[in-house]
Amino acid sequence: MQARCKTARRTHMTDKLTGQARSAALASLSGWTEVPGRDAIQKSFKFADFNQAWGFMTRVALAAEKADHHPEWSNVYNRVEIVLSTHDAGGLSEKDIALAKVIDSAA
Ligand code: H2B
Repeated sequence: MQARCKTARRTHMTDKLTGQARSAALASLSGWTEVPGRDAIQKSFKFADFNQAWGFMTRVALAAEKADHHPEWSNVYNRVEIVLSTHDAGGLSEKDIALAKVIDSAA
């Protein structure tokens, strides 16, 4: 159970994004699309070879551990498919937006 803020307007990084905040957050990303049927975003990455893909995954894994926020992902050779959602919130939160930006800068 998440502690409630005393100030109503204040939001937590792990609060589920809704309404205008959600639209603005999604608009700040490029190449990430909403996953049909669930409150999550996805992006596919393609690299020159497996070595490049694995290097990218290593950079993302270290950043994800540091942030304690982790991607759902799969890798086939030079491709990495990533889905982001906040399991504790049951949907998209600021943590996913922040991780998406870190992922883009690691690609
Ligand atoms: N990653 C994601 N994507 N969503 C979460 O809710 C989440 C996480 N929760 N990583 C974290 C870990 C939580 O389970 C730990 C205990 O902080």
